[in-house]
Amino acid sequence: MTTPATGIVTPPVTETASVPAKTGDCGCTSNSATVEMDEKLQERIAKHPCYSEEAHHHYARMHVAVAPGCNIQCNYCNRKYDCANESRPGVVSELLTPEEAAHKVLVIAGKIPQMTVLGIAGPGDPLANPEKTFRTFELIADKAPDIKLCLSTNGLMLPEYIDRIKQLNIDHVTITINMVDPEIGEKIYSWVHYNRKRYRGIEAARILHEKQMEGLQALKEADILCKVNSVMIPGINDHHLEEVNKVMRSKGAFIHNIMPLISAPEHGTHFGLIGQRGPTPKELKTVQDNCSGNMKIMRHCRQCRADAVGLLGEDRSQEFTKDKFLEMDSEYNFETRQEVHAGIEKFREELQAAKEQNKPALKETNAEKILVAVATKGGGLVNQHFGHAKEFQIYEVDGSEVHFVGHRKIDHYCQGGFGEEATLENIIQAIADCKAVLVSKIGECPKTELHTAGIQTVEAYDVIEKVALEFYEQWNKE
Ligand code: CLF
Ligand code: SF4
Repeated sequence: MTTPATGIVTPPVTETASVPAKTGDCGCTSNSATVEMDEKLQERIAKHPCYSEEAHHHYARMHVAVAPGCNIQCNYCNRKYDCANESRPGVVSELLTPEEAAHKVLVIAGKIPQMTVLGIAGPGDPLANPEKTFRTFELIADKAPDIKLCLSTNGLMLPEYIDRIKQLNIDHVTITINMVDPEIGEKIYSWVHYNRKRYRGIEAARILHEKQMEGLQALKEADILCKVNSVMIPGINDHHLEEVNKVMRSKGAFIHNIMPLISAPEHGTHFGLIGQRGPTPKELKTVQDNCSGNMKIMRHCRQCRADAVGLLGEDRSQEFTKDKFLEMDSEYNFETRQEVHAGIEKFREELQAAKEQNKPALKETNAEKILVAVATKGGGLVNQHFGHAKEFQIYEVDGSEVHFVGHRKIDHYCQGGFGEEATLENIIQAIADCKAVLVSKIGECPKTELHTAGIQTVEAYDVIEKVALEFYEQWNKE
C-alpha cells in the first residue's frame, strides 16, 4: 500500500498483532476516567508534529512570518534574523501581510495535505504584533477550519491576550522560558519593553518571569496545551534547567522542549560576539534525560524558520517564496484533506501493529544501551539513501526498546552524483557515538570508511524500530 500523501510504501505487515490492554505506570489497568482523559489528550496532539514525536513522522507544519517586532532582547538574538526562540539563528524570512499569509496557507494546504498545523513564531514575537498575528489566525480559522492554530511567544504579553487566544480556538501555545530565577535571567536578557517603558538588568528579568508565570497559569485555566521551550546555555542556565522543568510541570505545562543554544560570531548576537558556546549533543541529552522523569520531553525539535514548511526534518520553504506562492492558486479542499488524513491514520495503525509484533516479549534488564543513526524521509521507516540524508535521526536501543533521542544535521554526502570526501569525514564525526547507520542504500566507498571508523551499516526498507532491534540482536551476539 502507498499512502496518498507521502508516497511512502508501507512495509509488509503480515499479521496484525492485538494491542495489549492499556495499563497505568503501576501496572494495573487504568480507570475509565483516566483512559477517557488520555484519549481526549491524544486526540488533541495526534496530528501535531511538535507535541507528538510519533506524529512528526507523518504530519507537517507551516509557519507564516507576519510578526516583525519584538518587546524584549534575548542575548542569543539578532533582530536582522528570525526569532531565535523557535528558529535557527542566521535565518531570514520574508515578511507577509495577514492576507498574503492566508493565501499561502491555502495554497500549501492543497499541495501538502498532511500539513495540519499553522504556527506563528516570528520573525519577532507574535504577541508584540497582536493585530497582524490575530488577523492572520482569524482568516485561516474562517477559510480552513481543519488546520490547527499554534502560537509561540516569549510570554511577556500572554496574560493580556489569553482571552483572544481562547476565542480563536488556538489550542497550542509555546512559551520560551529559560529561567525561573531573575538573577539567571539577567544574564540572558538585555532589556524588556513593557507598558511603554524599557527595563534592564534584574528588573527586566523579573517582569518577564512574572508575566511568563501568569501566562502559564492562564493557559492552564483556559485548558490550552502549553509547550515550554528552553534554550540551554552552558555556564548560564544548564544546571538551572532541571529546576525550570520542575516548575513547568507543577504549573501544568504539557511538554518541555530543551533546545541547544546555537551561537556563532557571524550571527552578530551578544552571545555570539562574546564567544558563548552552545552545548554538545551529549550535554544536551544529559539535561534532557535528567528532566525526562518529570514530564514529557521534546527531543525532535528542528529549530525551524519563521516561514518553515513541511515535515520537521525537511525544509520546503524555498518552494513557496513570496514571488512563487503569490502566483499559485489555492487548492484547499476539505474533503480531499480528510481522505489523505484517513490514509495516514490507517498507515499509522499498520505501523503500530508491526512495531508491536516485533517487540521482544521480555524486557531485558541491565541491557547495554547503544545509539544508531537512521536515514528517513518520514513515515517511521528506514527509507532514505545514505547519500541523500541531510540529517540522521538518532535512536537509543537497549534490546527490547527503541527510543528516539534526537537528530544530527549533516551536509548530504552525494553532491551532483559524487561522494564528497570532506563531507564524509564530517558525517562520521557527527555520528561517531553510534554503533550503526540504518539506511535504504549505501555505496561501497562510504560503507568501507564507516566500517573503518567503527560504525556498521545496515541496508533495509522497513519499520525503524524493527530494523534497530534486529541490528541490536546481531550486535549483541558479536
Ligand atoms: Fe511551529 Fe512551534 Fe507550533 Fe511547532 S515549531 S509554532 S510548536 S508548529 Fe516545533 Fe519548529 Fe521546534 Fe518550534 S520543531 S522550532 S517546537
Ligand atoms: Fe529575538 Fe525572539 Fe528573543 Fe524577541 S523573543 S529577542 S525575536 S529571540
